[in-house]
Amino acid sequence: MADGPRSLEGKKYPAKKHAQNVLFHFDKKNSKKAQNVSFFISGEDLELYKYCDQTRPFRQNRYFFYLSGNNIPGSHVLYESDKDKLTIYLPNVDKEDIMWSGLPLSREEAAKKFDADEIKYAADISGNLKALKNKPYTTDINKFNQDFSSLLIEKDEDFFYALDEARAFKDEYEIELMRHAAKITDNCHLAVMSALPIETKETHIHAEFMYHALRQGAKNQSYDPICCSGESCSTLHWVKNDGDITPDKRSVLIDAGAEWDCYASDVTRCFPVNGEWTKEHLEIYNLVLKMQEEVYKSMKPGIEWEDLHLKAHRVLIEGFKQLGIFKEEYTVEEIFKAKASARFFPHGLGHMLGMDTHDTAGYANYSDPDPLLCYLRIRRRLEPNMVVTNEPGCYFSPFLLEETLNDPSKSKYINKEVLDRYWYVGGVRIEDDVLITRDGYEIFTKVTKDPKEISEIVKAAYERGEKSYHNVI
Ligand SMILES: [Mn+2]
Repeated sequence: MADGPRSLEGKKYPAKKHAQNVLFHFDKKNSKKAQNVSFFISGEDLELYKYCDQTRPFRQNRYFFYLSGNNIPGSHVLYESDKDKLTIYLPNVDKEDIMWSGLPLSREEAAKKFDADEIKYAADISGNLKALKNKPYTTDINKFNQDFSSLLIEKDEDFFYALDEARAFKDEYEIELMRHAAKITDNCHLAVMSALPIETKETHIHAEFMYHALRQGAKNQSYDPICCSGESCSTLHWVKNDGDITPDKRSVLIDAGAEWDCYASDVTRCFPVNGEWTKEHLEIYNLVLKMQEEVYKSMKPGIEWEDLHLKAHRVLIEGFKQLGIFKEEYTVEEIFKAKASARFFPHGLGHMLGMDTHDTAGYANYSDPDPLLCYLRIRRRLEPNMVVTNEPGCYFSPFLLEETLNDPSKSKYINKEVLDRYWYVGGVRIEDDVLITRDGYEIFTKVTKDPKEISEIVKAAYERGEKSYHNVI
């Protein structure tokens, strides 16, 4: 891990502790209190595109990685609780493949690298599984473990619950990986903000972000970068990234995060195209910033995520009243109860973050009839060592707001003439990655969100000029 965090040098990804964590949650849930429980998971393997000898991009199975810290395609892991023993199985050595791909990691090297009691080869799996007292649990039977399908128990609800709960609480090693991913992402966002002279298309923003992530050793993105400008900022997951960034569009929104060793970061920043905020863009930006700040004031263990989300809605309503978008004669509570803000801030305040961008154990309820809560990806209390995103937003999407504007029980709160001045802003979202600590929180992502500083960064780039960049076309 040459480019990795210094603090992890000489340390191993704590796979064994992770297996024990899973066992702890499994025992808690499993009323049968099964004895001699074992877990077996197969990692992903390289696969070819159809009718082609090129491999598909490799993305390790997250449950497998959690129990092994192993990113080698074609590996497997077994944890036997009675012996508290973790075994990693490497793929069988294929002499043909060495010519093309070089020597694989040896058992000795693997023993030094991974937190396992024993390193074996895949050829040993069948015999080992047959010798167990009980069949091990696995997530599902798939093409990577089908050879052992008769020896495994798949799709056990308690096993999934245990894996998901264990992953929700990050240990110091995982936290360091996430801090590192966040640091890389900070640098990328700053680079994007500093390169407007060569970013005349959304694709250029996408390219700039990925270029700087790759240069820092992050070969994968946590998700497809969302790069938009003007009205496309109102599309929450805009990934076409193919629009022009012309001065008349005024606003840019980029939601992107680099991945480090299978751990994600997820950050959104907004800025004005030419460095000058327009009145309306800045008003909405400051309002979203206030929503985020007010949430931080209550962010600590024990608080219901739902309460934080609803607090952000109240801040939005208050702000809209001040701007005149909501009519002043109504109280915040009246507008809140009518759910008139739902389509201006249609997504949830944030989500669990870990190996997956929308990580495990948030327990969303997408069929909740309440429009303020149905897209909320966390429906539980915060606890120490969870990592979440704090990402309020405010959008002016003609598509989303059509229903609100046509429903008199909601539209009566809205000053249509005032609202009409804001459509061009598209949307604003501000997103950071946050660790819940014992008495509060720690924000991993540090790239500036101060509107004055952002404006200065963008303007300084124009002063340096297009020629100070090495773009070739
Ligand atoms: Mn997010």
